Amino acid sequence: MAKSSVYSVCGMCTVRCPIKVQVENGQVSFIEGNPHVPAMKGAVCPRGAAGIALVNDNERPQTPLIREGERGEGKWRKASWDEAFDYMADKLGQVKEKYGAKAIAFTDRGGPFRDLHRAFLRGIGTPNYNNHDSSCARNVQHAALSLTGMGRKAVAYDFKNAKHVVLQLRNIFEAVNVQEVNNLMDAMEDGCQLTVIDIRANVSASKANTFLKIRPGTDYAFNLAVIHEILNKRLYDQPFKDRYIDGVRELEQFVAPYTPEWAETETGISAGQLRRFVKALAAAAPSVIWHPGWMAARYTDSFYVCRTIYIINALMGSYGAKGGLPFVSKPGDVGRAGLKSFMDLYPKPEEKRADGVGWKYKHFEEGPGLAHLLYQAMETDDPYQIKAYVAYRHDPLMGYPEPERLKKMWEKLDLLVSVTFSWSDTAWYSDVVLPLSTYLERESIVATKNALKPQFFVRHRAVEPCYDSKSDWEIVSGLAKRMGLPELAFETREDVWNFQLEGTGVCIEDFDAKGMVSLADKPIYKAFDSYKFKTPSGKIEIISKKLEENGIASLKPYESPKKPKQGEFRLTFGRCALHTQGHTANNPMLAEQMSENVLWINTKEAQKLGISHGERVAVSQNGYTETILANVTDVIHEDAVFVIHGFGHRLKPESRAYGKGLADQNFMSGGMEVWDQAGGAIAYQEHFVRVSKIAK
Ligand SMILES: Nc1nc2c(c(=O)[nH]1)N[C@H]1C(S)=C(S)[C@@H](COP(=O)(O)OP(=O)(O)OC[C@H]3O[C@@H](n4cnc5c(=O)[nH]c(N)nc54)[C@H](O)[C@@H]3O)O[C@H]1N2
Ligand SMILES: Nc1nc2c(c(=O)[nH]1)N[C@H]1C(S)=C(S)[C@@H](COP(=O)(O)OP(=O)(O)OC[C@H]3O[C@@H](n4cnc5c(=O)[nH]c(N)nc54)[C@H](O)[C@@H]3O)O[C@H]1N2
Ligand code: SF4
Ligand SMILES: [Mo]
Repeated sequence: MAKSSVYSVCGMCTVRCPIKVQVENGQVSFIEGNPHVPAMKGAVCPRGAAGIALVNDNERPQTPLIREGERGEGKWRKASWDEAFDYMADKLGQVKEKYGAKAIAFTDRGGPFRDLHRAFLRGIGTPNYNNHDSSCARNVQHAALSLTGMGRKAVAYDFKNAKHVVLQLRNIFEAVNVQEVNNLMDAMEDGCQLTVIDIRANVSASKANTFLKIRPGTDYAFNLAVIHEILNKRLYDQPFKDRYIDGVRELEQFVAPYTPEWAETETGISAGQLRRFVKALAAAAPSVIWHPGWMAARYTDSFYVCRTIYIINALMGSYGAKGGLPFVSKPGDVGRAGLKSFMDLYPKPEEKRADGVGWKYKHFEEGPGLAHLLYQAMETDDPYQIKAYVAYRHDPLMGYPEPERLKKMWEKLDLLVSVTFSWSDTAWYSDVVLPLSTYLERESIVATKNALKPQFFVRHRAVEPCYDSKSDWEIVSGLAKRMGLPELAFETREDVWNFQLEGTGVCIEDFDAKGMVSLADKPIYKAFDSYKFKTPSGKIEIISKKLEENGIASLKPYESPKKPKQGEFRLTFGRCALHTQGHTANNPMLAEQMSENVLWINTKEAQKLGISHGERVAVSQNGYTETILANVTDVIHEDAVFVIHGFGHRLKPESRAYGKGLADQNFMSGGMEVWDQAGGAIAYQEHFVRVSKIAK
């Protein structure tokens, strides 16, 4: 038997763990964590292991497809790649000629492998690149920028050396990042404390020293009271505060009314518990990580939750500290040349963006923009018409609220394309589907990881594609060739990699031994005196000029969230260890382990409604209903019901996921317009549902 192994990068979720793939006779036989990365401990998570089942899954698009019937009808014509590329290039060319390049929009799900397709967009001349982040971490990013002038990834989470970790809106043991989980477990064995603040006892809570059950949507109240207590008792890191934080006096005045006793009435967490928690936190400082959140697109004030978290980290002196939030290094910081960029081949398009970011909304970062505002522009033609849209590794019909509304927003498009490895609601609704090879069958461009120990890494192809699918670079090259961009039309993967590696002192073969190339010998912790925040003052700025100039308060007075009406519940959601977003529900291995989601509902509330554990119940909103099994439990707050996101698929080709579970995005009526004006993200949890027994 022919056996080999390949170092690659997992593609089952955004984390992109380094992996080693065993191949026997041209088939993937085993996937493990890359042994050269100690924190992987040789393991992957259950989803990482289930990647094997993707490759031969015949319930995914197997050739390029061009729509024959109406959008969403599911009538397709199989096409060759040449035909699909010609068709697309032709349509894009027509749109460009008639409406200008800006009428072409493109969204993806972010990540490190974007340089090539973003260059393609620049090459054709459109400013309308967006990623999915307004449905995910935009509030976190904007909170970080507003305080430090640096993005959320400018610091690392040094779990391994932490002494107290706080997870608020962050469920690390289920919304997994393998290295973070392993590092946190090691730290906990060495005595690190874990506090979980959540609306329900999740798996992280079950491992925590302290679990604080909070009323949904009141996290900002809790955090303001924590700041009050820190300042009142002078529990902050004095040298750090004096040297690096600007605006503490304003902060002190602002939080004066927000006492722990006041917060208790909002959050349900007693003033005594809050005080004990703050005392423990300060005792562990500066080796403290209060995680700023990840899927923090939840409420209209989530930006301020993230912002107060960063402020608390600063008061604890955890910025830059070992066991806290040390600053990452870029290649340049360690005296190395960065990768040569494809995007630098072209100037930045001068047109203003359709989503208004950068001109109408000046307090937001341009890069990924805000996709929900792009969709609004498609509907209103304001500031101009958008006529072609490519959803690239992105399923907005699953990931944004109210899919039927979103489809209406897309009505005027002349071309809707989906590039995807699996079926998705968006792919099914598209005019053209381009099948991307699964991550085990494709290679990526080289990427940079800014870290304590920065590195270059690459995804290697482990096996040849099972169906007629292609890698990202092959798709971009195929289109570039037809759209007058010969400099992006690469013939081989080596040509792509050699372009990027030019001048770095690294060559393609250097990735063979480990799948990555470290640019420093050991982790670098920057010295206290050498930090410089990227704000005008060089300090952390509590009062952000950029926010204030744009009519956004740096410190916003707290507003109490709505209480659900009798018989109604706030709809909340999150992740579990066995699935990723909407795209694993039909994975043969994962569907077998967990085929549907259940509705977490508080025992007392269920009793009032006469609902028992395991019973199928109706969930409804404005006359729309789906059904789901009830998980009756004491550990969820009585105001909320909770589901795992990503179920309730209704696509014919997905036999394993079809009709199983409930789709939370269908219960967010008006949700495309409900977003956090300060942080930019959709506020997904500002919606209520009615739960009832199903009439016999
Ligand atoms: N109602 C509700 N909405 C949500 C959420 C929620 O919990 N509830 N969660 C939000 C969050 S946190 C996010 S990140 C978004 C996610 O939503 P999206 O950004 O749309 O991401 P995915 O569903 O992970 O993947 C989208 C598509 O990309 C394709 N794909 C191709 N290659 C790859 C690859 O290498 N990796 C991955 N991951 N996908 C690939 C998959 O086939 C899939 O169909 O949804 C957000 N929307
Ligand atoms: N297994 C798995 N891992 C993943 C992913 C996946 O799909 N599956 N997706 C990846 C992606 S794209 C992302 S963005 C991250 C998301 O990572 P997280 O944001 O950590 O994950 P979630 O499960 O969405 O939400 C975390 C917790 O927020 C809680 N919560 C809900 N409402 C409130 C509230 O009002 N207050 C408080 N304090 N807590 C509340 C939920 O109960 C949940 O336990 O995970 C990443 N990792
Ligand atoms: S956390 Fe799991 S699914 Fe995500 S990249 Fe790592 S191994 Fe893959
Ligand atoms: Mo996300």
